[in-house]
Amino acid sequence: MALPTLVHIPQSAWSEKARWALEHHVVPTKSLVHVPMVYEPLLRVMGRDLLRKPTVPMLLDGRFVARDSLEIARWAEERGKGSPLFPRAVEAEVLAWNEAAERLMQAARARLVERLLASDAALLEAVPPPLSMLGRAALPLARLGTGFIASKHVSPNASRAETEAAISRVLEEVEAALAGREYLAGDGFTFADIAVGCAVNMIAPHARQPLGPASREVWAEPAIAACFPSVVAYRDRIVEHHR
Ligand SMILES: N[C@@H](CCC(=O)N[C@@H](CS)C(=O)NCC(=O)O)C(=O)O
Repeated sequence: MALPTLVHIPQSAWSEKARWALEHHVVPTKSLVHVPMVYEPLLRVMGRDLLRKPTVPMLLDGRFVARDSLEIARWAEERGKGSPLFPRAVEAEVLAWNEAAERLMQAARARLVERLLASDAALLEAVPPPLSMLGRAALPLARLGTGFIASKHVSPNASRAETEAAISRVLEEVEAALAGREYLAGDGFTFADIAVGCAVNMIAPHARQPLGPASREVWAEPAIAACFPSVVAYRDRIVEHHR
């Protein structure tokens, strides 16, 4: 039987959420690396919805399409092995943490795309093969693709102070919830830890994140991360034990 296909962006936190859940449940997939803007029409066709703006990760299994990292994780839970990521007893908490992680990720992306557009080296590191074979000639395309993501996903009205406050609010919630505890929901590893761990990667990327040296700088928010050392240490722990 053909393996399901995961369309993803290697460095994207949303894609990492889906990959982590799929690998936790030992669900094998074929990988298709998305090229923003260029693959947009292809994604609409593959996702069997020409009108809806597609996002990645997207999982395709025959006629079934999962269009969101949470939906992919739930699908993996139904068919995979391993401990549940959405235990009934704490399911509502897990979903609330996924929403909190989403707020952090949205605010972090608004700031990240600005830094990315200002770094030729990081833009070039983000170009996937085979386009990366073009070398510096791929730069205009990388810039267009990043601008496309910004216009598709980033609200132009949020100020830097607002996005910083949004990130800090979520990190404060995480810090408070973790006081004296190892995991965010209940006493075991759940999708709450995956979602928040991936969100933290957008302000302090873990060493295992697939980022080149220029991208690593662009993906970091050292001033914010420095205020939340216990949250970064928690993310390191869950990556080391569960990824
Ligand atoms: N709620 C969605 C959000 C996914 C999302 O925002 N994906 C962005 C990541 S930057 C994306 O698809 N970017 C590429 C594009 O729009 O072409 C999920 O959790 O999967």
